[in-house]
Amino acid sequence: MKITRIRTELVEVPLDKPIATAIHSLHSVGCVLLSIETDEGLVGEAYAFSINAVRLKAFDEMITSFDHQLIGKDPHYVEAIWQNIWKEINPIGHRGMSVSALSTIDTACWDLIGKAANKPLHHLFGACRDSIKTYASAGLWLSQTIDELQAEAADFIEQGFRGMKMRLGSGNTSADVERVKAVRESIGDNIELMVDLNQALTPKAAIQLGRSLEEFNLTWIEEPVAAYDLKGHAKVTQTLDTPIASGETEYNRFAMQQMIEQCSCDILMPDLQRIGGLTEMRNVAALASANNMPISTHIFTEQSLCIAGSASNCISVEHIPWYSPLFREDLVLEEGKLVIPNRPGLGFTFDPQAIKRYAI
Ligand code: SMN
Ligand code: MG
Repeated sequence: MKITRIRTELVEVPLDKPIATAIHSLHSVGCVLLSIETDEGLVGEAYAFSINAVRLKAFDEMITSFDHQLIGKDPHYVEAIWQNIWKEINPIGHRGMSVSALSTIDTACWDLIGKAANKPLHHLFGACRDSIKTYASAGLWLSQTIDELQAEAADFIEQGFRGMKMRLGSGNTSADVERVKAVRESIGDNIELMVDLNQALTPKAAIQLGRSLEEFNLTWIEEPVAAYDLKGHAKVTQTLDTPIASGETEYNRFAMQQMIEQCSCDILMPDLQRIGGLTEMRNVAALASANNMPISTHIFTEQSLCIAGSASNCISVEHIPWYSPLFREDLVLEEGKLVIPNRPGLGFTFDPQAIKRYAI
């Protein structure tokens, strides 16, 4: 099988309402949709994402600039393609947009490998399960009132979720505690609850808040302090009883290695676009496993399910349905778990009608 052409399409999917975390304001998600075409008629698909569709043209340029690493190549040589792009991006850096492009290309190559074998990727990787625990994450934003939080939490349970994540880090400890108390009261003790501080606090403030939240039996506290402050992360992790999850903002196995060495979290949270695609995500899952550490994948719900199905130390995936309108196939929730699809490759294919509807 040989790659003959790469194609990209730019889309913007609006959110129902604008939302905010401690550091983000979102009204839409923009994606570069990558299709890698082959001489066998198979097409590999993956996407890069940008909040509010800003700099989408730059992502597009970064992805398409690697066409010479792909045209005429067999996508089964995905490791060689990964290494060649890694070498090529050396002068511009092994983080940021250059790695996002590598990730998107790598994931689309794996989609092709699965489609060529007519097998789901978790079967090719070596499967460990066919469904995975998930939590509702597209909600309970910092921009919502307490009444809105309680209503949405009840709605998530109604939809079948058995866990959910809220955003905190307002800088006002008692206000943050009030929000968690209200949500815990409305969902009861049997639903898992996580909070994401989105790097907003200093280590001391995060410890103070974390101590006040210990009575609410949180599954984890996420990104308590600046992503680059591994020492601060470690201090918070060592001090609190509640597990700390982090890693979504970091790139590649080298940064994950640093996080592990510095004991900066209890649960590693790699993001498919920042980590370096499925190739590097598998490396990171193995690295975490060698350190007896669980992982939970960050956003990219559809495209991370194959990792959840093959990495035994993956404890959950984040449920964010922002990109679902772009796919023909739906995410399936059963008894609080997401079903890992049995379809070839990633198991989710771009819907041409949706691409037309959301085209920029
Ligand atoms: C998050 C992810 C993507 C956009 C905004 C906020 C958040 C999460 O950190 O983990 O879901
Ligand atoms: Mg987060």
